[in-house]
Amino acid sequence: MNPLKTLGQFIIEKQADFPYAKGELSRLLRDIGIAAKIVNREVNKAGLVDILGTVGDTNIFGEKQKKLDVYADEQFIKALKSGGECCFVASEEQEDGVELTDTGISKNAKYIVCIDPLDGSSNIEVNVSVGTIFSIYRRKSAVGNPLTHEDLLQSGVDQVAAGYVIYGSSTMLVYTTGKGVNGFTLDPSIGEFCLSHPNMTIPQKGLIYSINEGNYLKFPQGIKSYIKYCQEEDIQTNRPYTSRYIGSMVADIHRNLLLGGIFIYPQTATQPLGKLRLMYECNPIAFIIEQAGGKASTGKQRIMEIKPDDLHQRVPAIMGSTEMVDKVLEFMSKDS
Ligand code: P6P
Repeated sequence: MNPLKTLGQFIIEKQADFPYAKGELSRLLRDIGIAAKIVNREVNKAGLVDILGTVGDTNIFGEKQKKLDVYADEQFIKALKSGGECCFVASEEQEDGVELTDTGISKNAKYIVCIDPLDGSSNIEVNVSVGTIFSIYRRKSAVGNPLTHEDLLQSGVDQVAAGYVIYGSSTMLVYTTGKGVNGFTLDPSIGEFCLSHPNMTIPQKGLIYSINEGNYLKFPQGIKSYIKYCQEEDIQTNRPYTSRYIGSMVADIHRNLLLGGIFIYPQTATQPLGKLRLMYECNPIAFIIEQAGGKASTGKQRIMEIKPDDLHQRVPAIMGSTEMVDKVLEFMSKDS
């Protein structure tokens, strides 16, 4: 049994890994962990809220019930604001992002956080796992100067940290700072995330493919060919593979990270850039997957090498076990 190690202890221990080891990134990661615990508390009783009252009602404090993704967004922004290490938050819930440098404590903050506060939130009402996805960059311009496009639209390769929280049968926080991937499980009895999955790696090949096959007719031919490949009988390559897709990216990714597999949200005839967002869904997950030994591509290029031109831009995503991603790329180049 490993000795208990909390997220806070681990972050401090690994602080020497950070090129700017002054504790600022450590504090920022801890701020995210705190907000995750607050969101977890509300997500876990969401069903209860539905029984006791629906969104739009007022709670016992007379506060209006908020949609949980709005609530989650508010909690992460509040934690980042009070932590003082974040100068800008780009969020799925905020059209233009939130600049924090005008609040005293954050005026010298060096980090930018891109976040999907509650990804897959539509699954809450059917009690399917949902998640938070975050990506952290260091500002390029000097503190005290106005933030620039170069600060806010950095490629995924410039991430200093990234991770996700999965609010599932247990709540886990999984993150990387570029030195491997580590997973922490929330122990409600002590209210701490504890190291439960050190040095997470994704198997080079897996037997699970995750894609919304309802869109089959709208997929590019290469994706259609790959789906048929997954469904063929072939003992040597353990096919047919298993199809697993629950429509909550963090849950699908987490399962495939642990067991091996591939997650695909490609471009379609009606969504030419796919559905998933680059800055706060695909880049952070790509960082995790690559650090765990996997691969993350749009089908044409490495996701993390895309030069962003918009905070909310969408990109196609093919992410997971390296051999499976390579097989998709093979079909896509053959059928292009
Ligand atoms: P579809 C949730 O809305 C989400 O952003 C991801 O978490 C999930 O993987 C995807 O969309 C599901 O989309 O079109 O298959 O329902």
